[in-house]
Amino acid sequence: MESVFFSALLLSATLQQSSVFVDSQTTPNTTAPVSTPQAPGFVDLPVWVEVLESTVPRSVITQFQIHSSSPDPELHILSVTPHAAVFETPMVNPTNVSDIFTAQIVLNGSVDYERVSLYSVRLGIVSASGYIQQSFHVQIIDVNEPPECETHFQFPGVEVCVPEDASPFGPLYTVLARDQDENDTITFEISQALPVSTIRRFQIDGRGRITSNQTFDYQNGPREFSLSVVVRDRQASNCSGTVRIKVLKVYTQPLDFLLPVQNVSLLENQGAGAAVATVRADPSVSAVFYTFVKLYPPYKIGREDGVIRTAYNLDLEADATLTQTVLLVRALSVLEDRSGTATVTVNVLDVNEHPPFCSPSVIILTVPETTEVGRSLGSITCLDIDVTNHSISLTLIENDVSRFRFRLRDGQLQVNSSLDYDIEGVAANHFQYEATILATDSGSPALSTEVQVLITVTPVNEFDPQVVSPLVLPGHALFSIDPIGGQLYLRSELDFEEKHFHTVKVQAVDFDQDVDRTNQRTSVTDITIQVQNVNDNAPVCDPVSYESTIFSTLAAGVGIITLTCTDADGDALTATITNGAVVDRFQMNGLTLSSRNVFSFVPDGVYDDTWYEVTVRVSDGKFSTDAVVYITVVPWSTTKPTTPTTTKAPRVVTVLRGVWAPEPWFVAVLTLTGALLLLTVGLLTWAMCTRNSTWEKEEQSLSPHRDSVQKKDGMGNHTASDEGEKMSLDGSVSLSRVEIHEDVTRFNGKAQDPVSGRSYLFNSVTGERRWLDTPTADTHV
Ligand SMILES: *[C@@H]1O[C@H](CO)[C@@H](O)[C@H](O)[C@H]1NC(C)=O
Ligand SMILES: *[C@@H]1O[C@H](CO)[C@@H](O)[C@H](O)[C@H]1NC(C)=O
Ligand SMILES: *[C@@H]1O[C@H](CO)[C@@H](O)[C@H](O)[C@H]1NC(C)=O
Ligand SMILES: *[C@@H]1O[C@H](CO)[C@@H](O)[C@H](O)[C@H]1NC(C)=O
Ligand SMILES: *[C@@H]1O[C@H](CO)[C@@H](O)[C@H](O)[C@H]1NC(C)=O
Ligand SMILES: *[C@@H]1O[C@H](CO)[C@@H](O)[C@H](O)[C@H]1NC(C)=O
Ligand SMILES: *[C@@H]1O[C@H](CO)[C@@H](O)[C@H](O)[C@H]1NC(C)=O
Ligand SMILES: *[C@@H]1O[C@H](CO)[C@@H](O)[C@H](O)[C@H]1NC(C)=O
Ligand SMILES: CC(=O)N[C@H]1CO[C@H](CO)[C@@H](O)[C@@H]1O
Repeated sequence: MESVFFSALLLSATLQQSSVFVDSQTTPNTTAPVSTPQAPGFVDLPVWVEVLESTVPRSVITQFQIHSSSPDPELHILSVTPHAAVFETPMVNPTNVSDIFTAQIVLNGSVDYERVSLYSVRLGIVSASGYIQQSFHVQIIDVNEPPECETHFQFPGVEVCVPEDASPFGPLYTVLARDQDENDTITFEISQALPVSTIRRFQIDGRGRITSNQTFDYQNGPREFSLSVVVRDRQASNCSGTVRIKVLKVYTQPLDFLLPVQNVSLLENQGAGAAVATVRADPSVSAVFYTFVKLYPPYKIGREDGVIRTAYNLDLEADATLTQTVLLVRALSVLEDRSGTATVTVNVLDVNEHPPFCSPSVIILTVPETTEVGRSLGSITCLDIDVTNHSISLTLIENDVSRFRFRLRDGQLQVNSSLDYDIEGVAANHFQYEATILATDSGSPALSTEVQVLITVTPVNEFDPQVVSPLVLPGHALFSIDPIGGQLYLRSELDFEEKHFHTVKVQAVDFDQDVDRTNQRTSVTDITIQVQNVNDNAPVCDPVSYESTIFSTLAAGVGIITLTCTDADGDALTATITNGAVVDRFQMNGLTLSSRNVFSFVPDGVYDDTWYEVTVRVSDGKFSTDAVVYITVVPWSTTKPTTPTTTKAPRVVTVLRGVWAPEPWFVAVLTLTGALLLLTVGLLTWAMCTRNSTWEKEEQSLSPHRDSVQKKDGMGNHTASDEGEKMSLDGSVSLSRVEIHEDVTRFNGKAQDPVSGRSYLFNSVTGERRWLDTPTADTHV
């Protein structure tokens, strides 16, 4: 009902579509074709075509006329719904009426009501004068199909063997048949039997099972029956076949076996032809042969010797049903008409041939070093395809580096202790922990499979950097640091006197310690720089000039004045009198100036100066400074003390230079040179005296003084000796010489002021001096 209703709906829908389509076209009047040139048209295309399901291929299902004013119209199948190639390309043939053509729709294959019961076909006519389309419908009419029987049963027929002692009503054979039609049923009937008289003893039920309500008798009854079986559906369509029943003789006299029941075992995979067991009938019975009661494909039996062998290689992994087979062996003696059956149970034993198969076969992972303990790194599943002994044990084998790092829990590889990255052994192995999981089966001998575990750890920045490669916090005035190497540099000079300690904050930032490069850690540390004291400051005397008035009665060695000098570096200070004139008169004891001897103011005898200028050089060993002391001596006999001479503001010369410390060999050479020079001068003088006696006395008195000057001044004041040499060499007389002569009793040396460059005479005892180039001035500098 439903399908019919559906078809009707479909039909009305199609008709509607068709009529709309026709209206919209200037279709010709189908009932009265006219000769005026018009668009082509369908003349009598039926809307509905019924086709039997049984229609054979290449049958014409409908024929109709089309109208076309042009001579060669083409008819096309535009579409078939549902889509199927069920129709051939339509053929169009002209008729004896002009402009009228016949067209045929031909079935290309067969149709099947059970699959598709309705087709909708859209046709189109294409001709020179126009184009038109129209639909029609093909309704498939259901046709009953005959039942289908088993082909072998149909021809040539099946043959069954029945032992004569088969019990009645036992199934002899089951006829297999079916009917394609929906809801159809089939019936079975034994239509004929041979011998004809036996037809009543056989029955067939509704499921095709053939039974016999009588026993067979090999000796007396028929030994073979032939039954014709017809299978019909409800429409009486039929298929038929034959069943031949052969009755087998059953030997009634038993035949004994030496071993009627055997239980044997053999290992699998022994190859084809491996001996399994041997059955032996009673040896007193002659002409015995052995057969299997049933067919046992894996085994065969020697017909004469009763040796059971494998028919092919028995592999339990390929066929687990081979594990145990019960073989029924029949021994027959035709001569003695005896038979017997023995039972051989064959157990095929498994051989442990296959090592376990593990998945995954290798565990390769990359995990961060911070992967926590207990974290699973994957599960290992192992199978053993051997039929028995396939229980598998997993063992973890570690190496020195991976020892205790992993553990196995329920087939899971877990982290047992932290997977450090910063370990030498791991680094040497490309940061990879290696272990092996050994999967061992329970067979004997046991077979095992190795699962390699390769866990690469990636670094995670866990620790703050040690200040190893630090960056200094920027902007420090005194220090800078190499951001990579970490060397600390001075930016400007340190001054111990200013600051003894400097504290520098150093910040270390690590890098490349983590897969995540931005994960950097920082630490800050203080570095204290202790500034070592170095003698880099000249001593300072404050004041630089001193004045003191003493009485001539002051005892020698009593301190006249003490210089107040300090050294910023804290070095010990030494003081020396540097102006030679007063060196013999005064002495320094530390920084205290004292007189060497008592002053003498004998009016007609020794009359010392009453005023002295003493230049004192204060040295810290490396640098020195000069201080000046002015001393006025008041003779004790004098009623009133001389007023001190007004002095100019002293000039302080601070010499910032290193002390020249000649090496011993140099002093020796210099002394030798000086001695030679003096000898030469002496010889020259002597030579000149012999020539000119006028200067003799003068030269003799001058020479010893000059010697003493040279000895005192050392190498510093060589100008005096130069002058002396020049004077002696040229022998000429100048004004200054005359003056020298005059003052010879007062001055015993000549020197040049290193500052002004002016030459002067001096008395080495009193310190008095006189400028040579301004004879009138008695200026003290
Ligand atoms: C077809 O012709 C008949 C008779 O000549 C007429 O009655 C009818 O209306 C025509 N139909 C069309 C569609 O022209
Ligand atoms: C007819 O059927 C055959 C086989 O099913 C197919 O190959 C062929 O294309 C069909 N012809 C048409 C015209 O559909
Ligand atoms: C056309 O042919 C058919 C038979 O083939 C015949 O019966 C019919 O009379 C013919 N018509 C004409 C007009 O000749
Ligand atoms: C077959 O039987 C079912 C229910 O018994 C029914 O719904 C269906 O329509 C039947 N089909 C035919 C083709 O009769
Ligand atoms: C077997 O069945 C047939 C018919 O059903 C009957 O005539 C015959 O007696 C039966 N034979 C026996 C031994 O029951
Ligand atoms: C089987 O059907 C065929 C027709 O298909 C018929 O000729 C024949 O007689 C039928 N056979 C039987 C036994 O009904
Ligand atoms: C047969 O042998 C197998 C092993 O050889 C043994 O497991 C089995 O129990 C035996 N069966 C009998 C019935 O003895
Ligand atoms: C796991 O680590 C513990 C110590 O933390 C150790 O005693 C144990 O042996 C380790 N297990 C394995 C399987 O290495
Ligand atoms: C084939 C094989 O190795 N079989 C052994 C299986 O395991 C049992 C004990 O569990 C052994 O007795 C079998 O020999």
